[in-house]
Amino acid sequence: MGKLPILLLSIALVLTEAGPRFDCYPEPNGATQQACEARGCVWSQDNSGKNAPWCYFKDGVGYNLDSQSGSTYNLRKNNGPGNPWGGDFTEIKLTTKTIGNVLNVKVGVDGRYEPPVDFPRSSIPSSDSLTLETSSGNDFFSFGVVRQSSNRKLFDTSIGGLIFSDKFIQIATYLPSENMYGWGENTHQSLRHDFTKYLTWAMLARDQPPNSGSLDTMNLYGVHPYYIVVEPDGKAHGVLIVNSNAQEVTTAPGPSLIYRTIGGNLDMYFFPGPSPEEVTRQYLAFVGKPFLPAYWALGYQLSRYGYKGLAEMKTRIQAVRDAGIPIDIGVADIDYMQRYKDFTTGDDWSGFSDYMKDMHSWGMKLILIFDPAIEATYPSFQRAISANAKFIEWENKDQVQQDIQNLYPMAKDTKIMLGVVWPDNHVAFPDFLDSTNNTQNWWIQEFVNYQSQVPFDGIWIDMNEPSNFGTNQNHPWYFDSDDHPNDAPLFCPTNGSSAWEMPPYKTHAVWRFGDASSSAFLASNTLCMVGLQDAGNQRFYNVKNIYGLTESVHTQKALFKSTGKRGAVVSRSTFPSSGRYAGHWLGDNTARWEDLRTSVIGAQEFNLFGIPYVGSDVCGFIGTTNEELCLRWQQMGAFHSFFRNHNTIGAPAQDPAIWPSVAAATKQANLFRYQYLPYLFSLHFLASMNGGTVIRPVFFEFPTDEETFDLGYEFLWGSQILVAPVVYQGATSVDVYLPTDRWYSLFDWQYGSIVPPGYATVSAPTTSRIPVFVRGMSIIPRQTPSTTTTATRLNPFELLIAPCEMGRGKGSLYWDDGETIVNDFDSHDYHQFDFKYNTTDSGATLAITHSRKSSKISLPTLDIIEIFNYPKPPNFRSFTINGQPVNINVQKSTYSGITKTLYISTPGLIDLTYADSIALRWNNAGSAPGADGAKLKALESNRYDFEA
Ligand code: MIG
Repeated sequence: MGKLPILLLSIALVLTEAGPRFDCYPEPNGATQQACEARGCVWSQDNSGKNAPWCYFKDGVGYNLDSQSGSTYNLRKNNGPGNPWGGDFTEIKLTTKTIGNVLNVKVGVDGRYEPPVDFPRSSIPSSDSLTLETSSGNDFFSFGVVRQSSNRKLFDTSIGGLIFSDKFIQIATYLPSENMYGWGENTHQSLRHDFTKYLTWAMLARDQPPNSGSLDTMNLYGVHPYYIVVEPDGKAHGVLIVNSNAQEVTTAPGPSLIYRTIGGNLDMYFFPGPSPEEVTRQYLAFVGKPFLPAYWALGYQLSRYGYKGLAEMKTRIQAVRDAGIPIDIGVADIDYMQRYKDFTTGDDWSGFSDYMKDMHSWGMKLILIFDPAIEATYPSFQRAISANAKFIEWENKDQVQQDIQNLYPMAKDTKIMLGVVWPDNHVAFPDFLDSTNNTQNWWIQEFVNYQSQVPFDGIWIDMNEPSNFGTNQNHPWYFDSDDHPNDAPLFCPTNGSSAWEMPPYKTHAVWRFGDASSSAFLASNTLCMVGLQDAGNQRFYNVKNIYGLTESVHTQKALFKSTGKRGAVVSRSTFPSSGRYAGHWLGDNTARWEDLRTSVIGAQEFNLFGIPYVGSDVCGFIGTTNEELCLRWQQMGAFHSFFRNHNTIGAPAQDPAIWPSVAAATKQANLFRYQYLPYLFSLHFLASMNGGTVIRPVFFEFPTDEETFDLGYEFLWGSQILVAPVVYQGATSVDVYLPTDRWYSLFDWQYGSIVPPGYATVSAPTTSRIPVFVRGMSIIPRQTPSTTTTATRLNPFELLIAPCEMGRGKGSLYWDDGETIVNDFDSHDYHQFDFKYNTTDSGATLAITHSRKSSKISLPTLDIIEIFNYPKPPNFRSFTINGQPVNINVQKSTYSGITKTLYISTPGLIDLTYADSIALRWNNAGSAPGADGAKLKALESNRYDFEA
């Protein structure tokens, strides 16, 4: 009897609970009712399966409006609960402004840390705009961001929970829908976030391999405080929080969102879209558009960690070439260095530069790895010291671990914070925030020097979270490694008094790995938070997350200076704007099907983040791969911009030449890729020039089609090609979803035929191309493929025309020399062609406009035009170019009345420089083939030559 009122009361509580529970005891150990209540918080167990915190803040947390002047709102801490992680600021400010149609709302305190990042902060027009609404209800001030066209609230802090203390800041909002994408870098098993339960995603750059085997919210290599939401009417907006401290985000039922950070301000930018692609363009106008990779960088790459020497690298590359597999790039990991020191070449790698000459003569390129940390013993370090280059430092001399420092004469009297990475001796971490530029100039010069020894073409930067081995560990892993001396590890001052190492709120980035009192710290796997950069102006605690970004900025300069070409840089650690300087690979995945699947999602996410030159370690890095997995991964990876087979040390070789089946599938997939590279390159060109994605989630193009909202395993190339890879073991078919539109098969199953929209199970044996579809209304530029991009670029162009139901198509080709550095697109030397196609009952026209011309860049001729759903047989004798008759090679040109594919092939058909406007016209044959049985049979037997 006594239990009933309690039961009723708790039901009532559940029913009346408006917002989410703001976690008041996130630390992994010690949450009890007593400890919770000692913090002034509410203890209430929750067994609803929603993973709600049991200890949460009382209602009414927040600030009141004190005064307003113009766009500044002065806020004062209200009478509601305070926070247990430090005194709340009594006064904070909310300021707002617009940059074009981008709305900025900044909550904070003047003079606090702001990330020293160089964003262009530009805007591009939008058809929609956002306004700020504020309300000062009884308990606390709140604001909303409202979309003008729909009056919908996109952000709404009336949920409460605003907290602002020195090292604990929280803001929460209701969301207009559960269709949220982004935040990173984390491994997401689904493209769309999950709001059915509380999930807290950690963000702090960490040398941390992804775990795709189970739901895991831990932080990986980069930090992206950025998301996109698709609203119920299909409009989309984006939100960026410019904050580089250790942080986290909780997605919670409601749907609602709780963001926490332990430094800086809440500097929020709202991008109105209203389409997802427009959101991305607006975001990239603000943070910076992606670099354009060299054309060759879209070629296939073979890499591995653990080559025994140059001979083994040569053997594996040769095996791939011998198998006829298109390949452009050899990649050397740290094995090539002498004892893992940057800018040195190991003894087993003599002849490297001669081999580079060979590779270059085959039209191939080389990408080399470089780690940021520099051993404190050798000429590169010596030159740095002489050049007055800077390294991350201790704050004062007392903190220096003298037993380590004294081992290195060049570091002895410095405050350089020495750590341990791959080299045999302690290492120092270049300070890429050095405002004297001595560090950057020295770094660049090291690349210039090394380039003259080993002529690399691209740069791979690893370990730049930055990663440091064994921080705060008495017995780090490397003590047990044959390949690593027992260098004394770095110890950070972690006694409770250290404000930087042991802030009151350590974030899930720490707690996910244990309790800070035992083994997990902000400094785990990295340097001490107390460290300083830029002559003491920057605290590592604040700027750690931009280490990889700042290294990327200067490494791109180093690449340009040392090679004189644009090449490509790929970086493990990234932050908003990294895409301007570098691409990214998704890190040390495991050779498992789960990892293949999360890679498909990860590449889409990094396109949202503005880093379209992205891909995964194909076939899997950690662990031993297998034939089927490797085959499927090769097939999928052939559709990622950064396409590299990479393997860990000690694992058996997994290049595609190892298994005949994988070799055959890779050859087939790569030939397709190389054939379609002009399209993929044009997408990169556009993304780089205008902002935008290359690989695009399907919902980007179909934002009102709910079926696309969580379609993580399918993706688009631009707007025109849809890829549905095989991602399950044993599968020989794929369940695809094609949104309402016209689609044609571009793979072996019913090649060239119309595939009706909706769900379908399509055939995908290992011997076939994976399911690929082209969307109606497209003209896709292609090129007859060869085994390198260098050779392919000399082959004739082709066009694939996939008409819409009205018999029309359009498309573009962007073409430059593939390697000149792009300073700005206005002065960049390139060709642009725009294509338009139209067919009527009596014939067809392909119009080519040479919209942008280069005098220097030569162009192959356009020899092949393939047209799907061509209604009736053409008259091959009727072709004209700008009114002049042209001979079509009727031996090579065909029309099939069954598949309705018209294939026009004639050597030198169109010289693309012939005129600014070129019109290719033709008529159809007088009569279409009737239901004549014999003729039908002939049609069925093959493509039909109508010349007869
Ligand atoms: O501590 O350079 O993510 O791709 O092969 C491992 C060796 C260091 C980590 C990179 C991986 C690379 C490996 N590196």
